[in-house]
Amino acid sequence: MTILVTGGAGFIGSNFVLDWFAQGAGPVINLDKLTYAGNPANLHALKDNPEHVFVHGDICDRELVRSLLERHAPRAIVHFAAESHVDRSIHGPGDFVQTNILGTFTLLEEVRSWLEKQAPSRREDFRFLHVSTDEVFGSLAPHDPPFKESTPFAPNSPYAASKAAADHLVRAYHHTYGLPTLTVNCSNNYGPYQFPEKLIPLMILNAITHKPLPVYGEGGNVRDWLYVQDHCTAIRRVLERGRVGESYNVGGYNQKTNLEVVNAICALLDEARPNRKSPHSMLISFVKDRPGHDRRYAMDATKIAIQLEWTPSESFDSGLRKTVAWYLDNPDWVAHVTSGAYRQWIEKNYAKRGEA
Ligand code: NAD
Ligand code: TDX
Repeated sequence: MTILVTGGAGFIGSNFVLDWFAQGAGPVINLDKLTYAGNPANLHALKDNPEHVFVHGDICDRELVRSLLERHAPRAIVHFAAESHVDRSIHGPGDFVQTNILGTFTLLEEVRSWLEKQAPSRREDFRFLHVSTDEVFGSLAPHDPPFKESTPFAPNSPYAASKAAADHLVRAYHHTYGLPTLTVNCSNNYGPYQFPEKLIPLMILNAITHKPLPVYGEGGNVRDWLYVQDHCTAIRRVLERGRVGESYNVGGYNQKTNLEVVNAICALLDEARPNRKSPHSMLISFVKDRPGHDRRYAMDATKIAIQLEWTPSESFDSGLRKTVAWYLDNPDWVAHVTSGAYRQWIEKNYAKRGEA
């Protein structure tokens, strides 16, 4: 009953693997390249668990992927591995094309040829679950209806384009070769273990160290926030009951402007870490906008609610409270991820940005 997880040392992948073991769902082979975003410390709780096998390697390495399939004969692949940060894709799109497109292609090719050699019953039961994003659908105007699974793709950043390409390949491998694929397109995740290049952890960590809170543009862009554990539940549900060849939109029903999110973080920190001189919101600083910044994302998650009876269980208020508490309670994790290379990224992305 082994599954192969890719990118299981990253933010969503590690939450998924930890949840998987908490459910007693079976052995996991965890293939991760440990880029700047991959962190073995996220998996510390599994260090003595013989059912968790960590493999340090690249999804673009065909021989490695082939040998893992042959050796472990997984019943499913849950594919998280990706370059995932839009701002980094603007500074340098090459790694995004390599991992997100060619890496997904490598996995699909190796799975296709491995499955051909398997017995029909194993072929039938196997699943390739691809984790994708709402960003493939482009940007919504303020009053547009949310994205459905049938919304045409219109990716705007190099990151979104690379994920859209991967989604198309997954779809084509089902349509052409009958590969038993499933795709999940989800909205912005937040929660424990998120690398602090993304909005919510960046703002929490800057605020507690009294650094400016760099809001792009005027802070009116809208995202639909999904607590990471709700996403993990949705993935498990799609893996168990999803219809082969289909995609499922997953959203949190929590549309917020970035300024609302940052103000909510500041209010929680005013409670938890009161600053006698001024409220944390005084640190908000409007900086030059992200090029091509998508205005709004919102997911219509009716299909997964009706077909698979999944809805999110966390509200934004409760999820954000848990998230802020987690970052305050884990200073060692924070110290580890904010050293060295992280500082260089902050310098690169923010130093020359100037004011909005
Ligand atoms: P992350 O950046 O935190 O983690 C990515 C992981 O993939 C890291 O552990 C990294 O080491 C690993 N990785 C990168 N390149 C690799 C390669 N070539 N071979 C093997 N491993 C490699 O990302 P995340 O936020 O956890 O996102 C996981 C997936 O979910 C991604 O596919 C992303 O596109 C998608 N997604 C994320 C969000 C979000 O809000 N974070 C929303 C929608 C979809
Ligand atoms: O410093 C910042 N200031 C700011 O205003 C950062 C890092 C972000 N922002 C804004 C940009 C976005 O409107 O906050 C919003 C969220 O930004 P990110 O956390 O970078 O996420 P986003 O660009 O929306 O993409 C995320 O959701 C979809 C994930 O990073 C992707 O992996 C996922 O596919």
